[in-house]
Amino acid sequence: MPRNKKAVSVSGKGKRQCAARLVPEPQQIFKGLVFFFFPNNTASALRRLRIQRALDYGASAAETWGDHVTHVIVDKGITYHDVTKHLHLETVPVALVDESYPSECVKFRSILNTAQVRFRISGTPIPAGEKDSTPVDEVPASGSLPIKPSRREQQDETQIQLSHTELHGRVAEAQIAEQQLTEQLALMLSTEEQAMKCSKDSYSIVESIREKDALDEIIEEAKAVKDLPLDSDDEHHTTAEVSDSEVSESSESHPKRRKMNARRIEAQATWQQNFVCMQKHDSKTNAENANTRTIAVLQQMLDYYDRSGDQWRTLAYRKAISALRKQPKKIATRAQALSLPGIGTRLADKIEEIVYTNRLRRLENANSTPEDRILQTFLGVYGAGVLQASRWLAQGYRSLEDLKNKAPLTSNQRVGVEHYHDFAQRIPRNEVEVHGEIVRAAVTKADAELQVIIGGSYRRGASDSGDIDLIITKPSATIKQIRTIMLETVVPGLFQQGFLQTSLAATSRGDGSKWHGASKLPDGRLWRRIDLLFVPGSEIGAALIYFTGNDIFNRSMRLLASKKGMRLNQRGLYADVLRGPQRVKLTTGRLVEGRDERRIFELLGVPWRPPEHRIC
Ligand code: TTP
Ligand code: MG
Repeated sequence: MPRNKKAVSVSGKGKRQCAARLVPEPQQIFKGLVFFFFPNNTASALRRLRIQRALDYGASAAETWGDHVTHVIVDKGITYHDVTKHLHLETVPVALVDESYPSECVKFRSILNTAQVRFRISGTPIPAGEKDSTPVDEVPASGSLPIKPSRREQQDETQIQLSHTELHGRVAEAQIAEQQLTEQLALMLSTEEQAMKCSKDSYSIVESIREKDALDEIIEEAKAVKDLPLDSDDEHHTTAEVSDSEVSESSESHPKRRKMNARRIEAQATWQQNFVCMQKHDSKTNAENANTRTIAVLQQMLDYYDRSGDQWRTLAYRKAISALRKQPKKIATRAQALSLPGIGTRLADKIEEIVYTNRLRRLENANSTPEDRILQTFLGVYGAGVLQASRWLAQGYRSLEDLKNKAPLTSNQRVGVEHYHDFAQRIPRNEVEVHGEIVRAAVTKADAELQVIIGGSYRRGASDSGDIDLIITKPSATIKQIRTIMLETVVPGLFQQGFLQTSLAATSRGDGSKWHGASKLPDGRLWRRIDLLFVPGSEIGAALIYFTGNDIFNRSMRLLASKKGMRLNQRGLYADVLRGPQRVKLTTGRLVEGRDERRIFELLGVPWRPPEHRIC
């Protein structure tokens, strides 16, 4: 008889009762695929759920075995031998995967490679030369479609009736286990009948399981940042420009959050080993890292959360990136990711998703709705935080043009909108240098002892920067003297010569002083964000640490100081700091070092780390 002409029909006690409730077409990842579930019936509520789900995502479920089948989806406990035996095949000529396959595809919104070890069922012949532990690396979704072999094994196509009693003993065992699961499911639903009546409810179960995941995410992300308590000494954000109540609403300044952080500090007995920057890494090691692609995608996600003002997730992602950077080998699976410190289940899932699908679904979703895209645009306006951006959105503004023409804007916001595209562009390193040189010339002309140091990402060796951070200092001067000369002489002079374009914020808090604005090269077109930071000589060491960053490095240094009974801020390192319960600072302590950057490292008991190794 010609092979495969006739299908093998499968009977069982359950009749197929699933009808597809198709998800929107673009999400129908299984469209065109024909799944043969094994056992091929819906007697089990769990299997019914799986079949239902597959149908909803566009699959057809074959009632009989035949040529049209593209995938055999096998329940737990069933072996390759069971399948071949009961289908009367020598080998299974199509993709054969375990029951987790469809849900994993749905999870990743892609057709995953069926050859992955994790989907393999027991007894499946392993292709020669295959290294079991090596996952299929970065296979694009389109490249991993299971292709039905053009040539099939010869086989008898006698119509075979399978029944449960005919199944191998292991199948029976599997069904007992499944029955137990079904009972649990029935318990959840009160009766199985209810589940049948409303398959939507079945989805609610799946969704409620996901909700747990979301809770897990919060727990895991909390763990991920456990050794990075946020620091109340950080004054960087307390500038006049961030005035639309962003500061007071930021999660960072929330008293409860601080309390939690303090508890975390207590729990970190071996914290110093976990010090994020104990391991050296810079942009070079990053580029060579086996996890570069994963890091790049996670970085985009981090940027998204950063733009959204979600400091909690931002830190969690930074932690994950930092952990990945330290790995000499590629981290491909969830299990591998979970074994890294600071990576919880949700982030581990994301890492696996990136590796297997070469993309992160969440990233696409993050920018998917028109509102979200508008919000992202508005968040890019200089000085606009999440509150302001959301407010504009709620007020009906939909574009930068809308803001420019219709919204009442502060003068800073107007600059931010009008120079949106300028400020969004990275500044090449050599251009940062030229801006620095122009300021240096003006500064030294005003006072030969004044010095200009380019800080921020430039000092860390970045090839381009988001802004220009210039530290203005003088060994013997007080902050007041520096501020006076800068604000009364240098800044007006730089405006006059056409270099400075606008002043955005001149802030002063305590002794700290800074001037924020925009500058432009004489032959340039773009306005660049420039920060002038006034630092007295007695504080330059601490200021260099602070204004070199990055922020995670700064937080780590501060936490390290705190663990040693000291306090570090942008002005200096202080000893004998009295702290009350939950490490709340009671006294400011005694200044032990402010001038010498290296000495601060020494006093903290950590080896000197050049700026380019402070990329955490
Ligand atoms: P930024 O100029 O904001 O950052 P950057 O120079 O590192 O990066 P970019 O290329 O995007 O400009 O701030 C300068 C330094 O100030 C930063 O490296 C570390 C410190 N800082 C903090 O410690 N915490 C903060 O929240 C911010 C914004 C900065
Ligand atoms: Mg900068």
